[in-house]
Amino acid sequence: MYRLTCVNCGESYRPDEIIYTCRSCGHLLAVEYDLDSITVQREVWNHRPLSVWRYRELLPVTIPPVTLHEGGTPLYHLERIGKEIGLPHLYAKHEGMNPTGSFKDRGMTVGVSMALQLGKTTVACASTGNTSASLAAYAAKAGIPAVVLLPAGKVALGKVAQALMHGAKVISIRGNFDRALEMTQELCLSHGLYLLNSINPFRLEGQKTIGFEAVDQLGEVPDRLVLPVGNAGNISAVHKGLSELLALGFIDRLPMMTGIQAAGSSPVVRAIRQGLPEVVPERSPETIATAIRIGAPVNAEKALAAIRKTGGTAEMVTDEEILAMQRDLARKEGIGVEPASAASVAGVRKLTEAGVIDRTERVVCVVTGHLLKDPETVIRQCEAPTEIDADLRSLLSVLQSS
Ligand code: AN7
Repeated sequence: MYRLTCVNCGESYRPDEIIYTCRSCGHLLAVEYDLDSITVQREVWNHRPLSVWRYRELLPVTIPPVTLHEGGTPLYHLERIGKEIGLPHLYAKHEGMNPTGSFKDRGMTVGVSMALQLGKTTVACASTGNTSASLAAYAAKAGIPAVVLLPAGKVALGKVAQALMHGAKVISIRGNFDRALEMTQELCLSHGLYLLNSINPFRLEGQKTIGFEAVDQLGEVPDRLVLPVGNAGNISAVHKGLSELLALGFIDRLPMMTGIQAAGSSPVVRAIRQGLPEVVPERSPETIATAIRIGAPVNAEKALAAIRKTGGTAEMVTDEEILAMQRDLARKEGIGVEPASAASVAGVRKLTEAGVIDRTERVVCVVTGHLLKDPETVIRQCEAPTEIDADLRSLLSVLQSS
């Protein structure tokens, strides 16, 4: 049992209303469960496979879900990087191991299921890439059409490839992500498509399960959860979910929610540093981590509250720091992630060096997308393969010379 509640004024709406923002004040809506009616025991969850649907009592879907087996992603102990940074309890939850290679699949299994539950027949989103790849795949699984709007020339190759191959109608606009999102919202409101960006409260319900899994895998609540921040939906979702577990008495405290942005695209970090009540949008965000090249994060209000309430923080990292950590994760830990994902661990390094993160903390970084999402940025950082004649002498001679 749940309803939709405005995060600002508390106005509530029926769960079957197609509505994305509050009619009274225009702020975002969140799914609010009647927690007294939720009687599931943690034991029951623990006996189910680790996945988004382990936690179905805290999800809004009542029909058989549209699923590609999302969630259940590995939690790795970053032994080498942790040692270098001086953080013995540093972990990475590798969301790149989801069906389409990013955490967005957790949101889309719930979001596309809700589209069907609500009787919608076409879905749409704006995207810096991963959302479009995921929506395209889940729409394909559901057997309904998807429309995706991308900022032209600013989406990593693998993501465009996925959106196209899964059969979405892919449209590149000559503008940035923030403009694409405005246009998609207008399109959905005027033409009845179902909007699956992170202003959709149901999609975020799926994403909150990252936090549930992290707690279950670690066997305790981490001291700190660190996420890369773009539209700020994911950090808000994880905080909301863990707050529900706290209210249910399943956990006894919340982790310090910590958001990392790219230096060229950091409105949330600036709002936290300056103590602002809301973010000041950036008109021309820029970063090599195109996934988080977002200047006007729509979920910022919730993210600022999550960070402040839990005693967390926000930090920015340069493109160089992001790429250096992408290489470290790949070479020292065997973990392949895209640049935006490396931002979380790069931020932890910076915050630990600055003394903000205590060395005894248990820190879980969410690494959000797979290395293969953005092969071009990878290739540009690496030396080309050595090409030789097809004989053993040539092979031995290059091996000896290196
Ligand atoms: C790899 O796909 O916004 O702060 O349109 O792809 O919840 O926005 C992607 C975001 C982090 C930021 N890491 O999450 C999109 C999109 C990766 C991402 C984020 C994104 P939010």
